[in-house]
Amino acid sequence: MDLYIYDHCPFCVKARMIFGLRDVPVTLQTLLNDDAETPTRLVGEKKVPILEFEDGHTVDESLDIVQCIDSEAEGVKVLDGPRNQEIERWVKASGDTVIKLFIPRVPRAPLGEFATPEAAEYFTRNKEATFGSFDTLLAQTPELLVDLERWLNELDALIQSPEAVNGVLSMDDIELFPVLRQLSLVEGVKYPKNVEAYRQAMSQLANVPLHDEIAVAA
Ligand SMILES: N[C@@H](CCC(=O)N[C@@H](CS)C(=O)NCC(=O)O)C(=O)O
Repeated sequence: MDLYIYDHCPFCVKARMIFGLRDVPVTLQTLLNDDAETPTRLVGEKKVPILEFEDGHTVDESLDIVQCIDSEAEGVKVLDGPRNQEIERWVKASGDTVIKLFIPRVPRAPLGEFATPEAAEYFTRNKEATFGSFDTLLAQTPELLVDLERWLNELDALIQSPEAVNGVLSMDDIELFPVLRQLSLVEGVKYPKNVEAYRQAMSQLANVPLHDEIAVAA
């Protein structure tokens, strides 16, 4: 099976996680950010993640990929645990701060989808049209980091175990870890104890490395 991704993409992280959590082998194919031809050939439009089975059959929504692998892999579902509405609320409410810190740093990171200058320029052009100037966002870093500290302290109190946010693996882990992985691209974030233990443990369990080592400064 091949999973087509961009390394920075949080939806792709959701899809990647289930392969790690279930120990199902998959080959990651990182597309260039300006490669429209490959995804369009596979699913008729430019989007990732896309899962391609050996027989050419494809699944192209992150949560459909998660459900598909969690149901088809041997043994009981790993994501059957109860959900906590507070996690969903936290993910939504912190989203504005997270995206403003994350998005301007993405094309500055040495990620596979930006292996050519054209691919990085494509991303910047597209996303600045939605989020505004990356330089302006980067200049807001000090205030955004203050907001983020408040969000992370709130999250710290919600984490029940490093191996599963609610104590048992659930869809909340699929929603939460990608946010923390986005933040790992931001230099200078200070993680409270439970959040730090969780993001390290989940990175190992899900086999999705964090970006701490390539974190981008303002
Ligand atoms: N609902 C989709 C959303 C996927 C999505 O928005 N992917 C982004 C990448 S993060 C994408 O492919 N955008 C089109 C583009 O980059 O041109 C899912 O959950 O899989």
